Amino acid sequence: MGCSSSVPARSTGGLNTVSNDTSSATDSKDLRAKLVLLGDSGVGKSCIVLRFVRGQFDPTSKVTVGASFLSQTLALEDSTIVKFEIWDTAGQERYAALAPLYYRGAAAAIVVYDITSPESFSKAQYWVKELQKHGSPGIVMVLVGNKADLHENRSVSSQDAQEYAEKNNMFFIETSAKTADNINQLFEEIAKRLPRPTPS
Ligand SMILES: Nc1nc2c(ncn2[C@@H]2O[C@H](COP(=O)(O)OP(=O)(O)OP(=O)(O)O)[C@@H](O)[C@H]2O)c(=O)[nH]1
Ligand SMILES: [Mg+2]
Repeated sequence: MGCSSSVPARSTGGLNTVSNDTSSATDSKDLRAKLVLLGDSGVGKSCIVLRFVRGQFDPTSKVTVGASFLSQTLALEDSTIVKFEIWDTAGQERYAALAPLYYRGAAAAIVVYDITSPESFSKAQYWVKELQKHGSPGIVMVLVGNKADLHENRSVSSQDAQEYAEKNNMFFIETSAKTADNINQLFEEIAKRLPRPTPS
């Protein structure tokens, strides 16, 4: 189960819509951002990344081992180009001690739970606390309730999650990697919240 096995350990996004013109890479408006995904095993972290980077959903692949790296660029309406360097961590308990390697220095963190799993929501809260203690100061943190397509089996209310997010100064969004609902919006909202370099 999972989406990571179909993702090479290192790859760049296949869906980049921006040109490869190197002059744009040095544009002062362009940003590079290290992004980490954290959350319980099986909540859909790898599927969210695969949907964002490749536009695909794979219901049959394997759990992530260690972590996997992908990158993807996103062009914003104000013509800023953001290059996300994405670390998709393994949610299984045995890998928990590796997490600091991936969230250290991250500009943004996506903390994911599954809307059908209260245990995964508790685990998300654990990761939020961990990031508050040990993450970069000013890290952009987003709380994501994934598997929104399974709303008939919902057991974490949007309201509870929204309230928790507000208290912890996080942006909150519900997504479905399966249907692609809110996946691009998630990354756009992160991009908008990244600190911009001060104009010289
Ligand atoms: N219905 C539904 N299933 C999903 C969704 N996202 C992921 N899944 C399924 O949930 C399972 C786990 O997805 P993964 O993306 O591998 O989970 P993960 O968080 O990366 O798990 P670890 O790598 O072990 O940390 C897979 O069977 C997916 O097909 C979603 O939005 N909706
Ligand atoms: Mg995974």
